[in-house]
Amino acid sequence: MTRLTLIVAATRNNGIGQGGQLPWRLAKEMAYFKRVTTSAPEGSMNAVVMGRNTWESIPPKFKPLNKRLNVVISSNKHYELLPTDTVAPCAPVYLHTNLDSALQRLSQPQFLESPIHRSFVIGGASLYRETLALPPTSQSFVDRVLLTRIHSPAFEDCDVFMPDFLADGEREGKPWRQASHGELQEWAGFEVAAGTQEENGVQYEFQMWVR
Ligand code: FOL
Repeated sequence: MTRLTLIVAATRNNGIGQGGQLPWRLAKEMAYFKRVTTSAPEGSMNAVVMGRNTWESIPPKFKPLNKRLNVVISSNKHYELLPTDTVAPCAPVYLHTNLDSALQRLSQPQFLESPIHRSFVIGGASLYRETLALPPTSQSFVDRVLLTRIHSPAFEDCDVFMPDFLADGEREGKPWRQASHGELQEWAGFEVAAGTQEENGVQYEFQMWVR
């Protein structure tokens, strides 16, 4: 059983992207993403699982995401992950043609360079949708969402949206519970800023939801 944590920054109406990029530039929010997805005990590593569009949205100088096992899903098995002149990527990166095979790989430590501590689903919309729909009985299940809720502005020009997981959970009789800020910090393993944050005129809040 692989437990998955979904990590996302989303507006009140679940906007997550615009024109193939994040709709905002929030340095401290990005630092939180980096720290929480990287933090792992000595000798182990976290995995970040993403769709091809999300991979392409990451600036080349940050690819593959440092100190994390990068797993990219594309239905094109010949997809060129990195320019052919890349000397040696400084973090492992695997290509899988579907979610099932990616998740199987993560559950087989003998095929990994180091033990996996936590696995994060980092987007985008279609991978969020597909992973949130995995039933609790399946080999993998999303039991935690690290949601950075963007309170304002509304970012009305968003053109990519994540599913309304809170409404879907209610409707399906498997409601999500918001963990306390203390629980979030304990799980993250470091101090996380509490309450409404402000950066570049954008107001947001770090939240954790569990089921
Ligand atoms: N979750 C949260 N909370 N915030 C996000 O911005 C976010 N973004 C994605 C998925 N979940 C998220 C997907 N998009 C990078 C760029 C885009 C991206 C994810 C990561 C990236 O370049 N990260 C670098 C740090 C970059 C920097 O310091 O500016 C990394 O090492 O993580």
